[in-house]
Amino acid sequence: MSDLVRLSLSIEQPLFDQLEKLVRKSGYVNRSEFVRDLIRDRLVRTEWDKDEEVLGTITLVYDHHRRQLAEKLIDLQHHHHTAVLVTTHVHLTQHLCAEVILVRGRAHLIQKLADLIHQQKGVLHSELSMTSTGAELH
Ligand code: NI
Repeated sequence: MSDLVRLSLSIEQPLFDQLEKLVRKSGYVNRSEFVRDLIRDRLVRTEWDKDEEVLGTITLVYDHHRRQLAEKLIDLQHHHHTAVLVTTHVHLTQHLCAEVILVRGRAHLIQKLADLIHQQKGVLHSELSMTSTGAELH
C-alpha cells in the first residue's frame, strides 16, 4: 500500500452536509474511503474518455425466437473475439434469454460492440457497464 497523504480542503457548508449524507447513506465507515472511491470513479471515466484499455460487461435480454437473432449475436461476438473474454447465457423463460458478456479492450471497440448488440431487433434491453482493468486505480 502507498504512503498516506493527509489533505484538507474547503467547501461550502451545504455541500459538506450533502457529502456527509452521501457517506452515511452509502454505508462508508469514513469520509476518506468515500473520497477515494469518488476519485477512482472519475479515473475510470477518464480511461474510457481517453480510449484506453478497459474492462466492461454487456448485459442483454433477448427473444431467442426472433429470426436469426441468436446467430447474429454470436457473429458479432466472433467478429470482436479479441475483446470478448467470456459469455454467460441463462435461459430465462421459454422465449427469453439473458447474457452477460465480459469484455476487455480499447474503449471505443467495447462501446462499438455494445452499440451493435443494443441495435439488434429482438434485443429487449442491453446495458454496458464500464469499469477498469484496475492498473491505475491503486
Ligand atoms: Ni437461452
